[in-house]
Amino acid sequence: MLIKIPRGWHIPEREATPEHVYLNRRKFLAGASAAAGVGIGGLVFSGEGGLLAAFPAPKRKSELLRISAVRNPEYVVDHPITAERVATRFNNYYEFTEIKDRVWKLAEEFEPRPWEIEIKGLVEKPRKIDVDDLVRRMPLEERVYRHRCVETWAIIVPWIGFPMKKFVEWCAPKSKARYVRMVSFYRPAQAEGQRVATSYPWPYHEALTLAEATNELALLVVGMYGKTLPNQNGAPLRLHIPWKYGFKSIKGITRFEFTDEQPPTFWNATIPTEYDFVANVDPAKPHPRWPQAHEQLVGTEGVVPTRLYNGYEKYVASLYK
Ligand SMILES: Nc1nc2c(c(=O)[nH]1)N[C@H]1C(S)=C(S)[C@@H](COP(=O)(O)O)O[C@H]1N2
Ligand SMILES: [Mo]
Repeated sequence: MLIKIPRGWHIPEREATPEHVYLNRRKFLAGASAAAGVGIGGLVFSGEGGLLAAFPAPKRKSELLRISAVRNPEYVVDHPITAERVATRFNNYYEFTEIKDRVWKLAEEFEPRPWEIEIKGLVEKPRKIDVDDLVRRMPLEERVYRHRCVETWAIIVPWIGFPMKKFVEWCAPKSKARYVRMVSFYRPAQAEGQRVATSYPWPYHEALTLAEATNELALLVVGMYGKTLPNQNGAPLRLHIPWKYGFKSIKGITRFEFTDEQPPTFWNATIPTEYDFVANVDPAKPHPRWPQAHEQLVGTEGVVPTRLYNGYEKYVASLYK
């Protein structure tokens, strides 16, 4: 078996193993060395692997690089994965435009690197770190999650990222911290929506309780479909919170701030009668403009019933007792 030592946490296509690696749960939990040991030939790239080196610069701004990450078998979804073409061509990203099938085009010139992440507020040590330095410290894995937008469409995506719990531990919040606030970029020169839709409270901002952020499902995402995140899906770093409506899953994150009071959020600040802080998926609680009992699987004819907590009840119901 050929084991390659890559130079960054993601690697150029020509050096990558071609397929995702699938492991059973026991081998997954045993981690990277097990993956190498079972001879599947997958390259598992985690912060613990010690394979830290220079990040290979993409040739074009929007070039995507391959990432090999083992799929976590715990998270099984009962519908097929959405076509990559659909999930990357039908987007909500108001920084660029409100027209979903034009986001990818308008985001083409956006520059997701270099990119600094700031960590501030109630933490032992406020700091700034380059996004790729951060990713190299975190254990990457693939998780297939459902994504449910409050507009009643849904997609199923193989995300690649690291548990937000690991990130929060690394940030070392003080005991007073109760919430984590996240803020996106503000770059009107590169993002047309920020130039024309000036009534929104830019930059986009969201927040979670610390209990939510450290729930095992909360994922900070750096890739999808075996590659780095395309701009339109939130490069270089986004959140994915599968049991909440999609607007909680903030894209293009630049800052994490730990607070003791509940932070304001972008959609709640914009239309408070329609969007609340918690925003858990609930088929029994209609939105003023959209009944929530069903959802359309984008890219298919399928309309399926919506489930409480988007089907993730067993992981998160205890948070809301
Ligand atoms: N910064 C930012 N993050 C955002 C949004 C946005 O407009 N700006 N839209 C949200 C909404 S409403 C949804 S449904 C998802 C869409 O993610 P996707 O385009 O990758 O499917 O991103 C969320 N995160
Ligand atoms: Mo959404």
